[in-house]
Amino acid sequence: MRKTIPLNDAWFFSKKAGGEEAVPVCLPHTWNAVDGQDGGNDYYRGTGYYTRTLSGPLPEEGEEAWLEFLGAAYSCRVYLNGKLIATHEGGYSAFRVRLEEMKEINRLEVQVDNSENDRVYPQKADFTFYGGLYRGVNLIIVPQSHFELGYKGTPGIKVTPIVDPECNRATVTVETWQSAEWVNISIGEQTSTVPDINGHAKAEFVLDPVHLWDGVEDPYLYTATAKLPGGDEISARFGCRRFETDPQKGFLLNGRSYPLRGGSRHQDWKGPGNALALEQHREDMEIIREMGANTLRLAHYQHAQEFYDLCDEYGILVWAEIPFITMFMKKGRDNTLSQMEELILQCYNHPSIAVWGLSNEITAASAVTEDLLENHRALNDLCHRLDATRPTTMANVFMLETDSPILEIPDVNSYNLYFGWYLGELEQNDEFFDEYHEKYPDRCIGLSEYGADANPRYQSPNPEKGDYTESYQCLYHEHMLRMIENRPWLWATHVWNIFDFAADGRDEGGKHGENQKGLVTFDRQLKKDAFYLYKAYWNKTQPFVHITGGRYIDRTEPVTEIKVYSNQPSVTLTVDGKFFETKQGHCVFRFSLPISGEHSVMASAEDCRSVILIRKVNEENPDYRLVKSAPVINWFDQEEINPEYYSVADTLANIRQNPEAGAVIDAMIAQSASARGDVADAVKDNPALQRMMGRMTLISLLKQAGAEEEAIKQLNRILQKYRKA
Ligand code: ADA
Repeated sequence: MRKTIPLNDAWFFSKKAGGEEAVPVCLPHTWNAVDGQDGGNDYYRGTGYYTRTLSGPLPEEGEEAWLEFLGAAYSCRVYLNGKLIATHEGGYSAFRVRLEEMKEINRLEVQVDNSENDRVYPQKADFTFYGGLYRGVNLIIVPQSHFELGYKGTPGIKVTPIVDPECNRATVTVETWQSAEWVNISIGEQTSTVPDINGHAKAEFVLDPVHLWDGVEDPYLYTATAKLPGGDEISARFGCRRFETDPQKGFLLNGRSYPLRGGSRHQDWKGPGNALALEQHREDMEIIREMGANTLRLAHYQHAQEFYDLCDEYGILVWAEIPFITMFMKKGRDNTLSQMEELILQCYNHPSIAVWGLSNEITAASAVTEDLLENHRALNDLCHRLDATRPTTMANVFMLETDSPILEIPDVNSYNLYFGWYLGELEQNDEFFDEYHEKYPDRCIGLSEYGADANPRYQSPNPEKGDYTESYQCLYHEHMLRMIENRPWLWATHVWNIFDFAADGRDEGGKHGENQKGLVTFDRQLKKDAFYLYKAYWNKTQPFVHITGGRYIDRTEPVTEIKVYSNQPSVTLTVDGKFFETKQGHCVFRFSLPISGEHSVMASAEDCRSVILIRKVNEENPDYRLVKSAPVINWFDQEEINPEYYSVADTLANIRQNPEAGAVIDAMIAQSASARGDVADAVKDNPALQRMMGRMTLISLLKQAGAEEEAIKQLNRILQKYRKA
């Protein structure tokens, strides 16, 4: 009989070799829980030494012992009694090693390393690379004749269900790897005993009628079980479903239109970092279900098996990917292939996984070279070789030209767009997709990332791009949801991000070390207003109303906007206990409310209620605005701008129509970009980006770049010398 014993207690950890300054720890454990979340980009990246005594249970006669590492970030060396027995590169997938030459009392030492190098991905990305044994370790005792344990962390069993589109049945092929004479394989009542041929066995079953795995509505799971004569037994859950992607129809599940609408998840939490308990995975899933998402992009790496299991159970379709991200490393090719092989072999049976992601924004800091293309082709071929049932995709950075040859490699395309946040205007998202869809009617296109940072402390009656207010995040997502709703051919859309996450290199928006594009805070304690907008659009089962601006209490405007998100068709507003107004609508309900003094405002729809308290004040509450950020600059509205001459209020393209005024701007851009050579090069060599920037006003570009008010005024004075034609 197979025994799996968690080996998570009684470890010692040190950042020094030789056991110096070792402290007792339990797994899961990361050494960057504090310094990886506090900003400054100065967290410890080096080697961590984990040691432990292993004195039992020991394998008996006819048995073997294996160690299973569920996540060791990022490179790992395993020693048993001083002898190196395994190495592994890649921090997010599992691996196993056999423990031979065991004694009564054994010493385990595991060296884990998250230091910089030029071969193991990720090396450059917008998240913290927590080091450690952060997913736990198991000791597995098995009979000598057992299912495969050593190869790439595979479960030893592979289940391929193929649903017949014409009739209600599925053919299920179950394969196993082992050394035995025969294997007994069963699904429910059906059983088949098949021979082991060169370590491989295969049985076929027909499920007629088949109970489909049908997304969030009915994620039905079957179980396949395999047994060996010597007693080893494994099982795998699986689901029978059919995916299709179509350039015009978008995503189809089991033959019907099923646009994938959801968000991305980074695994880490404030406090524990990436060292999570099952409860925390469950809590994330509850939040995702409340939001009403039917898909997740599990970014930017392999997530815990427990989490893919939850996706299987709740019918959430998954984009699964490896951390091939931001920057192409010539020496990293093998690592991308081995990480992808591990991802697919370890996750193949999960019915929730719909697509394999090859890379993310890989051209952000690298040119599209032949090497880069070749690496992607090799990855794409590998995916198809290991899995004939799922398509591939990749998340491209907005500035990648749409005619780049790299877009021809994966089966379906996706772009990360941040128009309306980092740059550009919200409408450019719509334009981008409409142009793409028209130009490439034969390609499937999706939106793999979009989002805006929000610190829920910050509130504004006049939200602006870049102000980090909860209010702007709402406006941003209101636009994006309308854009998405009107384009069902987008095969998948994923909000960046459902949860705030650690990016130790960030220091902005009133927080250190966090990317705040989440709809939910890093500690999962607070759902930002925009979360409820998604719930209004997507959650069809739980009626609710939510008044936004519950944290925007002190208001200076005499008539304030009360905005309600609800999945109900009509919402009634009651102010200080008196009926105010009822409105019909679709998800977003706006009321204009005159205020004086303090008011209790209640929104209701059927039995649902939401109440906030607001107060008319004379002075703006300074806590609502990001300190240090440049005040919202609207000075040029008032300042004398002679419209017959150029000004910062003109678009870049307009200003460039005058060669002299254009030269002033180009010199300024060249000067400011010299500090960021990569960005300057990307802009210079990229006509798409040039065109896009051309459509932006100079003032919006300057504000985004954080230019000082005085510098902007000075530039404006210069431009006002050039008369428009
Ligand atoms: C990129 C990247 C993400 C994310 C995002 C952001 O698009 O793919 O990892 O961090 O930027 O928030 O800027």
